[in-house]
Amino acid sequence: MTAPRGLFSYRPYWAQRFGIAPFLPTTRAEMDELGWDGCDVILVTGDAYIDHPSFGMALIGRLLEAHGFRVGILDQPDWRSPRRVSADDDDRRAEGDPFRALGRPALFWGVTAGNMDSMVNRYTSDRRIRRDDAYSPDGAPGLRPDRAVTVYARRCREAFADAPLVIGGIEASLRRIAHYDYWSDEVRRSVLIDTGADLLVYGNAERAIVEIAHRLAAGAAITDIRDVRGTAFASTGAGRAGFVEIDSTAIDRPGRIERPPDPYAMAEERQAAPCSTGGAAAPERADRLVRLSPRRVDRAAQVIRMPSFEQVSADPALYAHASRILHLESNPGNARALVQRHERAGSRKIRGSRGDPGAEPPDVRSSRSVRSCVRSDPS
Ligand code: B12
Repeated sequence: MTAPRGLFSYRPYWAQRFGIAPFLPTTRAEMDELGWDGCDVILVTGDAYIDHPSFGMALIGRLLEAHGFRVGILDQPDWRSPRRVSADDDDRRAEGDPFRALGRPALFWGVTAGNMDSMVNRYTSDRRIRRDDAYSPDGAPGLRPDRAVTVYARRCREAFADAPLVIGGIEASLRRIAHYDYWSDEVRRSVLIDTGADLLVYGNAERAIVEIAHRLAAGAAITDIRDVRGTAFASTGAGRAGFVEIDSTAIDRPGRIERPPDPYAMAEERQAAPCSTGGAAAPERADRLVRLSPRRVDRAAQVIRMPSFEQVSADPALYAHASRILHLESNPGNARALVQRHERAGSRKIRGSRGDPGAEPPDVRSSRSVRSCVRSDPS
């Protein structure tokens, strides 16, 4: 693996001349005060804008600002507001549409549900509606939609269809491949398909978002950005040349699903449980262990094909297998790119960025001391 590029080794974007904003603008009037005629990046978030690094939109926004980009924020925009019906309606609707309030982002939309998944934010684990929302002014509930990243992404597309769309944050990150959704009790397809986003940045986004912003600013098309670590995208194209595709069953063998042991069981029952190390079941389990291949291979040029969305939806053993692969391939030091077919979505494939899988934590030292690296990377 090559060392990641220094986070501040880029030449700042020309708009750096505007200096540091007291707050990132959330309205056109605030943009005018700063002397901006437009935003380079507009972040849309389900949380109220708090200018503090424990909030993703502030952290990502201020980081991009430090790179010279003009960043606007649409925090908790009204997603039920009037929509654009046809091109003729553009001007009349523009005024009332919160998603057009800051104009078209010159470089890209950055959409996040906020610090938490919007379903976790709104419902308790009993599926009851929470009385408050810790990330809204005065704890007011109801200021964000369910499945916020999908709803916001669609509204951004309606407002300015041609602006590149990048999604990130925890809701997008944990839903990047086919995933079990507790709320609807079904396996859902990748959020990339539902949102129609061009790129999904998962885990810690600092390095990826800075790289994406500079590449777009230099004139790259978003559809050509296919090699940034920690990103995923939907594609109909063939695999990239020079990469070797490996079937995921070469890394982990799908096995029988065993009933989870009952933590309240009596001692004898616990002994008989499948995970007991004392029982006679041990030799039988040995052949179900993950087999590691001793061959020396260039991991950076490998892409692992996982069972498709349709397969993991239909077979819990394959779902468990795909989930293990996702977690096995999640360490930024050795993670490989992943690919998963979604037939029902027009045979699109969800790919992790090939060749450079797994986002590097922004800075290993601070990342280790401040928060777990584990969330920083899954590929
Ligand atoms: C601190 C914290 C809290 C604090 C919040 C304090 C505060 N006011 O901020 C407290 C203790 C109050 C709390 C409470 C709860 N929490 Co909490 N909390 C955390 C924790 C440890 C850190 C969150 C944080 O500050 N992150 C800092 C921001 C900057 O990081 P970030 O959001 O991940 O942003 C990065 C990326 O997501 C991405 N990104 C972010 N925005 C964007 C935007 C774009 C465009 C892009 C591309 C990328 C991007 O880049 C960022 C920088 O790398 C996380 C675990 C973790 N390690 O992340 C859990 C976590 C968020 N909490 C969680 C939960 C479940 C809860 C509770 C519901 C628990 C409960 N049962 O009561 C409550 C919420 C109550 C409520 N009513 O809302 C879960 C959420 C699970 C989920 N799927 O959403 C987490 C993930 C822990 C876990 N693993 O289970 N929590």
